Amino acid sequence: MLTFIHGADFHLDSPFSGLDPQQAIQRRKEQRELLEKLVQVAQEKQVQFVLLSGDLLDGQTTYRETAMALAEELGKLTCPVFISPGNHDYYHRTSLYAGSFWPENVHIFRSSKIEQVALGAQNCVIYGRAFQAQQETQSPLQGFSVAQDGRMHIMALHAQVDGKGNYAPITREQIAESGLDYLALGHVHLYDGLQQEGKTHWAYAGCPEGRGFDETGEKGVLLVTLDEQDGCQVEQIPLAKRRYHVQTIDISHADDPAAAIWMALDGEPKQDIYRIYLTGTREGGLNLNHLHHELAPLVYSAVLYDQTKTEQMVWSRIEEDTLTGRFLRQMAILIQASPEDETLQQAVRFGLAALEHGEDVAP
Ligand SMILES: [Mn+2]
Repeated sequence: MLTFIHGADFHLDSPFSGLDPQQAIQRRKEQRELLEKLVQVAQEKQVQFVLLSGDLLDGQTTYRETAMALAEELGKLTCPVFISPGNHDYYHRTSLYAGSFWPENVHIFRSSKIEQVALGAQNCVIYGRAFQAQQETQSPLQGFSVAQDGRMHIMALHAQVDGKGNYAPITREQIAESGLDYLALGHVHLYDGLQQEGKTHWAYAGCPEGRGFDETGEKGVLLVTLDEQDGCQVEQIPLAKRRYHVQTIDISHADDPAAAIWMALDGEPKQDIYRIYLTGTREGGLNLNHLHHELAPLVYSAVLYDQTKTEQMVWSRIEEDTLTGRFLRQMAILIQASPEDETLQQAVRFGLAALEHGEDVAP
């Protein structure tokens, strides 16, 4: 049985442009803590090797010290580590991967051609290759297949499945024809489960730490086990210190909007990063600055968007000769008949939201 870690897309020293400058500096530091956690996990799980499928370094903005920190951490492992550089950290003469500080147990694939390293004790072969430019339009898997020789065949690769673009597009047919036992992919930042083409299992590890609101939810690396009998199993090991969340909170009629938001976040201090859309109907306007100030001690970072409506705004279109106008006139009659009925108020809000997102047509 083989056990190994598959990680990718660390993007060390990302700019984190969505955060304030102090927090961005802190986040870049925290990214380096990821490396310690990665090493810890590899040691705890007693893996036989680690595969890192590119974009470990963000590129132009990555400091030499950061690459050295990566090298130093990986050097603490007793098992081999294989790196297949991606489009952000592509290999070239003066790239950080060409530095002399990489420890002996770290094997960096430098050629754009697929190369292999046999691990005799594990009866397996590791394959990999490097991006050598920011863009590549050729499939690195074109015409590639392994010998079915009783050994396990595993590849670390930075590529885009089903892609037509500039990031080493590969097809599902090529994955199947490769005959690999496992294809450890990097490039897509979301782990979307274990997949299979032919006999070949494959997955994107996803990035271990979100960098923006397009990278929400749990993030980490994959712990992979390969076994002749039991096949392939993958477990996502969370590594992220902070997660990104996008949340919509209805604060209709909340006397204390900060408390309402707090309740919606389960009332516990959060180390995470939030984008919160405030919705619903309110009598008065919202003071976002004030609200932001009140929430500051409770969350690491929250950006608030006011999408609430005042009662007045809701009814402002009642005279219109449109579907919305007709809807509001009908609802006004119903509400007059039972003014205490909260569901009717809700129906007005939902109805309006639906109409305003769609096309309002004059009858
Ligand atoms: Mn990439």
